Amino acid sequence: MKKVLTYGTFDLLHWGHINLLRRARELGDYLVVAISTDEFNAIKNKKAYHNYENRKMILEAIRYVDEVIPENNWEQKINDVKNHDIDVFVMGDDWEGEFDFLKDYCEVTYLPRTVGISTTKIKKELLVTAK
Ligand code: C2G
Repeated sequence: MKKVLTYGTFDLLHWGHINLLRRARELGDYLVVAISTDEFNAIKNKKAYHNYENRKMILEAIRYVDEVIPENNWEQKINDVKNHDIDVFVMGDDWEGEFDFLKDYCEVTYLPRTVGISTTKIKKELLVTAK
């Protein structure tokens, strides 16, 4: 079984996230998603609208996702790859090159981001229309 791993906050889930998760799942047979905890989001200077438990529940409902684990820090990726017997690590290409150190442990693939949608864009546009 070819296992794939990806990381993210996945707040205000949108079609760019789904495109990423679908393509990641298509690279293997089993997709593990490490979702940023609220505490780690604070380290990433991200404030998610949905809290960790609800973002986790939403991700677990997606057909492409087989398992959801917490992302607590920047340092856990090598252990995650080892502990979950990961074959392929995947991220959107806004992270191109950032995780190449994982090539010693698994394949590393950066997939093109979906243009035209982001959680930030959703928040900004809702703010404007709300006025
Ligand atoms: N993504 C995408 N297209 C978009 C928006 C997001 O392909 N229009 C991808 C991102 O490249 C990322 C994933 O969806 O691979 C999740 O995006 P975020 O929730 O914004 O994740 P991020 O905050 O970048 O966290 O340790 C890694 C970090 O936790 C990544």
